[in-house]
Amino acid sequence: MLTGRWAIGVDVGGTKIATALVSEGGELTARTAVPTPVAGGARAVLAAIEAQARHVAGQLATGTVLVGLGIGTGGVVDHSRGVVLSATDLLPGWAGLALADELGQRLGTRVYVDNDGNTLALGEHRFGAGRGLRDVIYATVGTGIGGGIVLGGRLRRGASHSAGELGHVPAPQAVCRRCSCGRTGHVEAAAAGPAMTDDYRRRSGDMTVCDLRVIAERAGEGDEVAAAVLAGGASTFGQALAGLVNVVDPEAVVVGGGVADIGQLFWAPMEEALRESTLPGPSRVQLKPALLGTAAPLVGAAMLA
Ligand code: BMX
Ligand code: CA
Repeated sequence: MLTGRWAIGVDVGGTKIATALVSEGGELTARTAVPTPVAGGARAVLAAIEAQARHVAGQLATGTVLVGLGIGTGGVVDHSRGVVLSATDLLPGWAGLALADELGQRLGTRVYVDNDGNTLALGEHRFGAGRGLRDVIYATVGTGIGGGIVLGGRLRRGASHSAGELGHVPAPQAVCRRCSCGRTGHVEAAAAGPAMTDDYRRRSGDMTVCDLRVIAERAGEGDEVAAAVLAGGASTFGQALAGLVNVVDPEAVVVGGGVADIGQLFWAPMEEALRESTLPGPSRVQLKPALLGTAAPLVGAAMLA
């Protein structure tokens, strides 16, 4: 039976909404995940979060304390007000939503909101690969590319709440490709999951493939186009990271997300590109996989509460 103080952590991404109960010590239980509704806009996504939160809260026993609910979501978030300031096409209709107020009223509990890259950074910094470090760049490569920047042990949100929007670093390799934010030539348009899947479909002519894991499997079985696509995306991302590392000079870069989970087929070319383009001092930066995996944004979101 659960005892003590718990918070609900929610991770709202372009593909799925994940939810869990998180203890003060960072333990997770009652994890659920549902696909992010594709039709119905912000209302449908809100309803899905509400249903998951109610389900997860129902797992709490009497005598336990629910301190609140924290959400990490794609999009630029004013975390002090819990308002989504802007969002890319990965979450249509999400921009302008007073998420903390809307959901707090529906659930009757306190709700806190931040960007999903920021919640991943909070979780990994406290309980994962960034423990004990002061200056760290956190990145997540999945449906989109996001991130969070910790300097002097503190998450930096920037002058307009956009610090760590790593997916929107310009990349020459993506110059003709439209990014989810509507501009062209951003690293997310070359190295996120859907970008590499599109690339594979175009280069192989096999339009039946719509999952990057299939491409990774094929690369493992000797499909050269598949391997080249993963290496291309990974090295584009590694170069973008190198630019950030040269400027910020962090102790470590921590990379998580579904695409990074593919393993060496993505990791090796990413690391090679990063080391190749970094200055002598910053080239010694530690490159670490996220330790908490898909739990990191949930833990970080719960920490908001
Ligand atoms: C997009 C942007 C970022 C987000 C990143 C990763 C939106 C909706 N998303 O660049 O804010 O951090 O994707 O998102 O504006 P994920 O869905 O892959 O977790
Ligand atoms: Ca961020």
